[in-house]
Amino acid sequence: MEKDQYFMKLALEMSASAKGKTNPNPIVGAVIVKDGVIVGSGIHRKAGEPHAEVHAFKMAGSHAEGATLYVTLEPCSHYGKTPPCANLVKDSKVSRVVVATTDPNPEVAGRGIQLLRNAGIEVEVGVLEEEAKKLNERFIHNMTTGLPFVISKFAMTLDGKIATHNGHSKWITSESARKEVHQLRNEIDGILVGVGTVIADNPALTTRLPETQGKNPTRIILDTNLRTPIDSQVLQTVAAKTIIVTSDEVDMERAKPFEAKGVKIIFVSKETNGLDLYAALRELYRLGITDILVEGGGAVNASFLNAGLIDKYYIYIAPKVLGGKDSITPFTGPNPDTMIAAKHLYFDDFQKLGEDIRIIAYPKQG
Ligand code: AOF
Ligand code: ZN
Repeated sequence: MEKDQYFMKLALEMSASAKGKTNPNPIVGAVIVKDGVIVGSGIHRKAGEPHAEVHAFKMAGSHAEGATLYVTLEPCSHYGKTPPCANLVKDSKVSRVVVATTDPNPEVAGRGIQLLRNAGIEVEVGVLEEEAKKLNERFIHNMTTGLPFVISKFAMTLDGKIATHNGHSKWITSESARKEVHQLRNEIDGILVGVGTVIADNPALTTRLPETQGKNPTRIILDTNLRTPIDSQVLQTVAAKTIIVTSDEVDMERAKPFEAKGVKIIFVSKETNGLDLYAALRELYRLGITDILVEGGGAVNASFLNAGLIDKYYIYIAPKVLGGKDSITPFTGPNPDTMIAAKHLYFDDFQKLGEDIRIIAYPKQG
């Protein structure tokens, strides 16, 4: 029904305003409609706070009776930090519930819908499902894999270079693309770089937005031999937390000066091509990091690529040609022999950003 799509779209758009603010929870929007009029609306704003439906029903009051509830995610059926929404929906006396997509949380997973159907409420599932799943791609990935959602971000010249042979890279893209990166950092739990980047650039890896201070993601440094300089900016832990991932072959004693600065050290095993990234991600997720922006350099990017651990790409391309046989490319690592080794992606979106181009891509499945 066209009307269903219209109200679901509103609920989805409202929910999107909280992107990056609800982690580890999903973003959810709810709209209650009676006789074609919106009588209640709400979103989930922050983990621990009421769910979208709670706000919407509070607004609708007795108007909810006989109305239709549009909700972007199946109403929950479990006791988490808040009580089950499905009970609230049942008690509200709405006559119809339209759900965009089911909740992949194993604690819910269809039980919310079943509960409503058992109570005699008409439930329709799948309206604007694709859009809803995309908006909650991070949450769905977390629930289905137990890992953080990994976004690879890099800026390159038109000829695919991220730096000169000696690592100079300031700047590749223009102002607007660089600003957008701070917006991305503002929405994410973790930002990850290799120790090479820390040594070469001494970056702060904090969020700097023009109007607001923004949220600083946890800084994660991949550092196999624990070479991070003790006076580097990323070890100033007042503004943002820092985690160093190192090898379990490193002497624990060497971690002490870092821990004294408030840095958390994660030890994982060393494999032929570097640290065990899967183990690192599992531990980071356990520590509450639900998504990570991987900002390079080339070796770190290649390790994630070759481990099949990149879930999304943000690629910024500047209209510049750098040249140079030894200029650095976004993915270095071992040399493939044939094109068969290429990883296949698909372009989801491309957009002009100032003079640059931004491509959003995903790995092609299968
Ligand atoms: C909904 N509406 O607005 C949200 C839902 O710890 P809690 O109580 O906040 O529960 C979090 C879980 O509830 C989360 O993992 C997801 O399964 C669901 N989130 N469900 O019906 C909402 N935020
Ligand atoms: Zn709920």
